[in-house]
Amino acid sequence: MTLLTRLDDLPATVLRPRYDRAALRAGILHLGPGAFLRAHLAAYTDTALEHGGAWGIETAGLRNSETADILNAQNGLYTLLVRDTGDTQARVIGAVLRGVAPGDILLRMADPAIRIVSLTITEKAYGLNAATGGLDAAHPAIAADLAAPHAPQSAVGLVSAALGLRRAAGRAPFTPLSCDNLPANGAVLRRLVLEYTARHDPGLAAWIGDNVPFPSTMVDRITPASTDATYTDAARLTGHEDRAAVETEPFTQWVIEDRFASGRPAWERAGALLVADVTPFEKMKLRMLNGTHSLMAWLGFMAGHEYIRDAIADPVIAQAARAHLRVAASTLGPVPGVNPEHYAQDLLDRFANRAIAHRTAQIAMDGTQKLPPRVFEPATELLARGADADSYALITAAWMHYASGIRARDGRHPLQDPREAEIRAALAAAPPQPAGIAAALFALPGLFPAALLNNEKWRGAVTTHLAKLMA
Ligand code: CS2
Repeated sequence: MTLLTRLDDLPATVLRPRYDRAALRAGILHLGPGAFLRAHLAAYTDTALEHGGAWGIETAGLRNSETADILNAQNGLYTLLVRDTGDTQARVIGAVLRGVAPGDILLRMADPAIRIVSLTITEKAYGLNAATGGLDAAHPAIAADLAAPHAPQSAVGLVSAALGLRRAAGRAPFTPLSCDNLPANGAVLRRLVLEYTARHDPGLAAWIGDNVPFPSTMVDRITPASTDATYTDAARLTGHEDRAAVETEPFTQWVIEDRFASGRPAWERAGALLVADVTPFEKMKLRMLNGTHSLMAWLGFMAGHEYIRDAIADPVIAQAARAHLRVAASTLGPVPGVNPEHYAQDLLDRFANRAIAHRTAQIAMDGTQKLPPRVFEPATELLARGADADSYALITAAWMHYASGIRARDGRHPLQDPREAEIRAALAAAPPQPAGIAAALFALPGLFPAALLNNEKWRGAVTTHLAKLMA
């Protein structure tokens, strides 16, 4: 079977670009070429291109050129499988032009042809100190870049240095566009870039502050990591081997603040919502979708459910998920055009999609990064107004149960977290009972906000839930 490299020999059933790919020019440099880029931003751009424009995407991983190499071997083409119960639609996406090696990223970002630098690098790659909301100068990649700002390797360091090159050459800036699951992701990225830059080049920091917009975005599409089934189905449907194939659900949503320095694709033609303020949408998605996802992932993983679709079929977990959606909704103000009950029902249907094999282990990882926006912020708000935050105590206990599973499984529990070593050390030194485990994890520096740590009743509720889960 030949590799997918061209569009003219695909079966008629496969959707494909309805524009002239040869006319595309690089306009977007995307950092983080994971499944999410391929299922979301590139798919929106592909549809927008049907309505005009020449916005091609170049993409690079920060640490290696694995995906870039695969995309280059396929001429940038890959298959997006949209799976619904009983049906899989294959679509070949044409908006990605090429992959870029890590060593070439800075040069490409300095090129004035690049007008948007978008990011899906995951929460942990930002160098965000959750306790202060500012830069974590001790984050390994940030610390390395602060010591050598002209050879940056972190996203924040690259954005700063590339904007510096644009400024020095008298060029217009690009628009950095964060698409990660952080509340106010654009504002967060802006603060990190400004704080990072001010440490070694205050003049550049001031210029960035005055000239570079950092729109926030809310992105949503459930996209599991590709598996052998993804590659096999892509090959069966397209007739070609495709090592960049990804699979996703039918639902897709993108809400973007419409502030761009040098233009953007007509993403609204592809269904994106361009708004002045993305905050209410982001909060809703992070607290309702992602918060409930985390709950189901930690409870489900420990109950032996491999996929979210199995976790939600477990009556105990389904009941907890439904209850949590109600509590999460109660922390939100009005969201323009959205009925929270319908939104919650749609989420339950999406979680239950039998065609989507989304591993609980995938969502369970990086808990220390996901807890603050999904759990701690809304819990703090509820407690501040005297409301019940027990559902958040349950999620926290579920994470603790998952994190402490390393004891039960002889060190082989696949805890994946940037603070994994610290967590293991804290747990190794703690008594193995629920109260000891909870105390050790509550004491992780800077993780829990003071408002939760000082609330004896809420802490007690976490320990009680943990004891039940461990029983
Ligand atoms: C998930 C998200 O892995 C996770 O933490 O909650 O990746 C989720 O699938 C997406 O945000 C859906 O848009």
